[in-house]
Amino acid sequence: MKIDAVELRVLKMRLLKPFRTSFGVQQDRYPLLVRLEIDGRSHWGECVAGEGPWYSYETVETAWSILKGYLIPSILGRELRDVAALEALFLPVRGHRMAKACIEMAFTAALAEAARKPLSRYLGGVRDRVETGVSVGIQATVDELLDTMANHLQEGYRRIKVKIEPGWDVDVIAAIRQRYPEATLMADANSAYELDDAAHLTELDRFGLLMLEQPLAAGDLVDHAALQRQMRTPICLDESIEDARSARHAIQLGACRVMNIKPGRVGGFAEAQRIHDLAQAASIPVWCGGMLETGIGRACNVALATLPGFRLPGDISASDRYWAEDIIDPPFTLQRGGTIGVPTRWGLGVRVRVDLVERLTVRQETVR
Ligand code: OSB
Ligand code: MG
Repeated sequence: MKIDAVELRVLKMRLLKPFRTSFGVQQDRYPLLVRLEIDGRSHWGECVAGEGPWYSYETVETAWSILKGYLIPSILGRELRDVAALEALFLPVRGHRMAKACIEMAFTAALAEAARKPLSRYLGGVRDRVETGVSVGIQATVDELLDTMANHLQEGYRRIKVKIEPGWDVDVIAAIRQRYPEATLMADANSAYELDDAAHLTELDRFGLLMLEQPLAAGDLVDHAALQRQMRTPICLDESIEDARSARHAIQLGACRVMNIKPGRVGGFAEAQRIHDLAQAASIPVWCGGMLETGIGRACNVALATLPGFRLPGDISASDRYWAEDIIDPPFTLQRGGTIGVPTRWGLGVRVRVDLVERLTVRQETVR
């Protein structure tokens, strides 16, 4: 299979509600899309890099630059038999896994289409629907948070994740627990704490949280291991799991008991699958996180979440949790039992609304 051209685009899309984490607040999202041209057909992918280097050192700007300057030139016009061939060509570029991932995922969807299979089946998925949770940002007041939660539980979401940071943590979780003693609840700190905060974080143990996601710095597997030894609540790593190697190190150190796998963060489906397999072998449950994707990235997350080791609800919410209008048709909707249906068409499985993409585009370039 040969990639004849790659189109890069940045869109500007407004989130229905601002999303606040310990990194800051986000209202507009600038998704970077790629479109691979293969035998006259288009295959879309989405890069999950954010606007600033907070969650990761990668940004929309760095991803664009690395894609255009290095990744795309390394693959254009070459015969690529499989994903391994693509990964081999990307190998000399150190890091920049979000930039690599969008091409890898679009290429995998193209391979699935050529094999006349839905992406999920092509990856080895075993489910036709995936359980979904919702990630709730930091709110102005506890009352607002409780109202937001009430809405999401009413909508049918199975698991609520709340963002925490110093000053918005133990008391907030206590208030939630008082109102919703039975809710499946977890917290995500996005690296907002240090090991010195261990005594404070351990207070979270009394709330029966499903897990505590990424309390400490991304690079700090050793401190996460020390914290996990002091906490009953399972620690889940997100930012720290950059690739299969860091996943293996996290397992060896005992730095977590759960893993959040985002294919867009780790370099694509193949690396995500390797992490999934390592976790399976170590009996560590995994789930699929999200990065406020459009329907294109969401379709990729849904497909990955059908693999057997994904046993916990993901941050794969319905399109209307993020966007007034998603760029795919039909949008993802929340269905019975708080699930999302897995597309059954070949390849990516969703139709991209090219007219809408065109209208939302703020930057565009084609590399041939
Ligand atoms: O830490 O999981 C995270 C969004 C952007 C960047 C990082 C994270 C998140 C979320 C939202 O928590 C997940 C989603 O609903 O897409
Ligand atoms: Mg997270």
